[in-house]
Amino acid sequence: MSDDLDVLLSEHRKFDPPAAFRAGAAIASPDVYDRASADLRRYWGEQADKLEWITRYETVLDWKPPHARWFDGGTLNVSANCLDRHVRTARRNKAALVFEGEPGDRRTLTYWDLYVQVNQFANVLKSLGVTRGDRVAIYLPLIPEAAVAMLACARIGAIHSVVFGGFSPESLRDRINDSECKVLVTADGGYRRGSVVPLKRNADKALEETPSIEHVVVVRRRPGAVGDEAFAEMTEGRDLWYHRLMRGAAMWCEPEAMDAEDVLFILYTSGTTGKPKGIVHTTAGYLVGAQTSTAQVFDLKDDDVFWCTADVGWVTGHTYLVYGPLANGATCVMYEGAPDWPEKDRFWEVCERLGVTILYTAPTAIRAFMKWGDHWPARHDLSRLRLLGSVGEPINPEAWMWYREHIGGNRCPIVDTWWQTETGSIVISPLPALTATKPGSATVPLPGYSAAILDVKGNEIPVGGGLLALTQPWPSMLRTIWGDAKRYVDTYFSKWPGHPELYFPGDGAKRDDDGYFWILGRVDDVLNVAGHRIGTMEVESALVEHPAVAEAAVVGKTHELKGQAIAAFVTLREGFKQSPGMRDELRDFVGEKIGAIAKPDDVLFSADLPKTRSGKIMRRLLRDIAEGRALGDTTTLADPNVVSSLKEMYEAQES
Ligand code: 7RM
Repeated sequence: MSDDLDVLLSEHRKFDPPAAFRAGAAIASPDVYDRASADLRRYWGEQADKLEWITRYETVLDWKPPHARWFDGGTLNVSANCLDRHVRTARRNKAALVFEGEPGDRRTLTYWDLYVQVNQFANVLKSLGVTRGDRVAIYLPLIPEAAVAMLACARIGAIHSVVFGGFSPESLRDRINDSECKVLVTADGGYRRGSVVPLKRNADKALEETPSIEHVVVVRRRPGAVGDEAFAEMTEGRDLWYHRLMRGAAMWCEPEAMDAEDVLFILYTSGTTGKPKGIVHTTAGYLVGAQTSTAQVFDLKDDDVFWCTADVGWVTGHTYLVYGPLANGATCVMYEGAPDWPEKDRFWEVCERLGVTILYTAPTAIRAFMKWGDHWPARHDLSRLRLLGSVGEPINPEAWMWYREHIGGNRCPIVDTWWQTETGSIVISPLPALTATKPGSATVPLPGYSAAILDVKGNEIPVGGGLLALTQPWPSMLRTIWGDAKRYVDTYFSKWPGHPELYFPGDGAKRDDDGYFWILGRVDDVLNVAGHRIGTMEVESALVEHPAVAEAAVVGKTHELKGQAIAAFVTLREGFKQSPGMRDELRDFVGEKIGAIAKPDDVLFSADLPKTRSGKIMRRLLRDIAEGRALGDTTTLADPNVVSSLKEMYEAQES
């Protein structure tokens, strides 16, 4: 972490918000920060008043650390806030989703179209026996039906659990079982780099061991496909085609009046153990966070075309592709596929053709664009863009500068937005018309949020590096971990004993003289690979499930494009031989167990792993090896020779 600190401390560039941008911005006066901090409850109450309530709330916040209840006494419906209130106005015919499939198929859904489909699918779910509080798993490509399914759940008060389409059958199975989903919504396939991701076939594997699932709804995604059976074998009585169900579905479904604190969705995310955590978000607070932050950070105007490139399988897709923009009545672009398909200018071609005004993407993508070359964006007219966003991991200053120049034409402000699955919406970010930006810094907490850098004892570090803490509750904070209330307290509110009000996000950060925050990355055993959180323990437990593996240790190493890559150190069982074939087999095995994003880049076989005398694997030393650094303190090792020979082997393998 100290290397990162040095680099960041030497970053002194600063960019004022462009004058042209400031005129007409949603938030143009810094008073909002003071107003919010002067009276947090009043501020969040004002934001909540911008929602459509069925019954207005009675209390803004009930905070018994570490448990918060927001907007108690209120009832509302999220889908009515995202759709019904717009179809009553001139927005009725406005584009809500502009969809582009990877093969080039296109569909525009107006607010009215989306409203009708959500109503219909809500009725379909009801007809399948789904009622308020039931869980519905969604395992779809990035297509409009994903948003339809999410909003339909919200309409009837069912809880959705979206599982990223890149996850393996086993990951899907575990997530379905953890929250006992009743229905699964999937598709016969999705497109990625020209090939079909066989979602239904994966789902069928998962469904061998998911006793709670009663029905599977299958979206027919593959345009022009004959013989759907190749990708989707339908099990009679259980599996039903989406398009057939929709044909018979009534077009009005009364939105359920949900309590403010009713669960809206569960989204699984990696932690420091092998078992992903089902992060629980509730209705009103989440929507207040999503609606407010989308309006403020992206300065949304009625004529904007907003493109958040994230998949709905991640929280960014939930909050900034579905709930935040739709609550604000915005037009969103949804693109199914890869940025380099069929060519490396797909994003820029889409931006130009659709007239995208706001682009929100991840540093890993920006670094790939840099590598592919400036000529790809240069071929396109990107002059409609007025604002750029970044999310998912720390953005290195070079990538930030490249984004600003080659995509933003040195004209667009960049909002580097720090937040997490757990925070539900953006926490630390510039406001584009107000905040001077510095390449690599997420700047300061938004109005209504407060953060600090603390040392391990809980002392504040006004300037310098330490642990990031959020010091006040916020509406879209997670409420618990599904089925594991204790883990909620242990993971997030136990870092500083005696301070159950302090939230620990697991990130290290630094604060500069201007009070700006510079996020350095995770301090726990969680990796960030291409903006996706993966627990080292998850990968380790997958590896040791392989019959050839006796022991495995997984660490992150710096990667030019992905931010971090995974390096695995593996001890084989007696009778198994190391070989390039074994290496590939283990990589594929992890891919099957978790998903392709978790495949280790490096696998090093070793008869021993560096351990302390008490038998703990010293990952710190493995990280030194993977990074090619000098070894740190080795004095607590049981056998210091193990690590030096490992280092030699690793270097020999690299060359
Ligand atoms: C939105 C999302 C959360 C983790 C978080 C950080 C890292 C996210 C930034 C960032 C530096 C950023 N949710 N992270 N955004 N680090 N600057 N702007 O990514 O739950 O999947 O990951 O991602 O480590 O704790 S997430």
